[in-house]
Formats: sequence, structure tokens, C-alpha cells
Amino acid sequence: HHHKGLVLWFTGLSGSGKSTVAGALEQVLHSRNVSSYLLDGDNIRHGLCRDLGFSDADRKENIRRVGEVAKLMADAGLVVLTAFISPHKAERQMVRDMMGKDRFIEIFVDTPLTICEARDPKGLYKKARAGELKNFTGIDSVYEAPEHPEIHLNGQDSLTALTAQLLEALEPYLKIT
Ligand code: GGZ
Repeated sequence: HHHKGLVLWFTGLSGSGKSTVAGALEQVLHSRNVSSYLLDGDNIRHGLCRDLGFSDADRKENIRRVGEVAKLMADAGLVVLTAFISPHKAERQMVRDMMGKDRFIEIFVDTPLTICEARDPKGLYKKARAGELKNFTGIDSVYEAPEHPEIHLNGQDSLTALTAQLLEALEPYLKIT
């Protein structure tokens, strides 16, 4: 039988637009009476993962915990959206393996580093370039781009266009809910 729970796993650089796009999609899901929840740094890194930083080991543990929580919430029937950089292929694969088949959808918000750095909404790239922030993704910490994401978005498209593309791509997955 089909579970209605689903994990929509957004990945991309800091400033790529992951949270914004996931937030816009969540609003549409809500308006269609689809029960959903958005996990991101704001509600995870200040609570469940407040003991973790940005070393490779801490990022790995961050993603492992997020994966476990997302799985529980999806088991409860929610459409779970997650917006974490999740820079390592191995960790994204680990989370994928936790979920049942067709219940994990990897969404790559593909925005080039130069664009993210130009946006720099929180001034973090500037700090990283100045050496004030160590292990910053894309500067002195790796981002391994997904090779076969279920959905590949061009992060430079408009939010309206991105939301429409996502809804169309997700239609087959949401049908079985
Ligand atoms: C990357 C960092 C770092 C370092 C603080 N590297 O743009 P933001 O601010 O709001 O999103 C980034 C967020 C990344 O946390 P994640 O939990 O998504 O990362 S991971 O999946 O790799 O565990 C950024 C801020 O935290 N931030 N220091 N060194 N991003």
C-alpha cells in the first residue's frame, strides 16, 4: 500500500534559495489541504542540533538527525520539506536509504556560487572571504552537487516559475497521497 508521507529534500548552497522555494511550495500545499511541515536551519539548528557546528562530522550528524525526524514525520503522514545545504552525497544517500522507495525526492536548487555570493543576504560569504568564518560551504568547505536529483531547478528562475515547475514535477508523487 501507499504511504501518503513524503520527504521533499532540498539541497543547494547557502543563498541558493532553498528555504524560499520550499516555503513557497509549502504555502501552496497548505492551500490544497496537504498537511506539510518545513524543517530548516531556523527550527533545527537552534533546537535539536544546537550542539552542532559546521565541521564535516557535525554536518553529517545534523543531516542524520534531520533525516530521522523527517522519517518520523513522513511516517505520520506528513509531506515533509527540508531545506539544508546537505553538501555531501554520502549523507543525502544515507537519508534516501532511510525512506521507502518513492518517498524521498531530492530537489537540487542549482544556483552558481557567484550568484549566491553576490546575493549574500546575511553577509556570510563576505565574512568567509575575509577569513572570519571558517568551513564555509563553497569557500573552504565542499559542496557536492547532486548528479541525479529527482528534480533539478535553476535557482535563478523567478519564485513564481520555480513554484510552478515544482508543482508540475511533484504531481505524480502527490497523486498517491
Ligand atoms: C555554511 C553556514 C556556515 C558555514 C553558518 N557553512 O544562508 P544561511 O546561513 O541561512 O544558511 C546557512 C546555514 C547552513 O546550515 P545547514 O544546516 O543547512 O548546513 S548543513 O546541511 O551543511 O549541515 C548559513 C549558515 O547556516 N551557516 N555557518 N560554515 N553555512
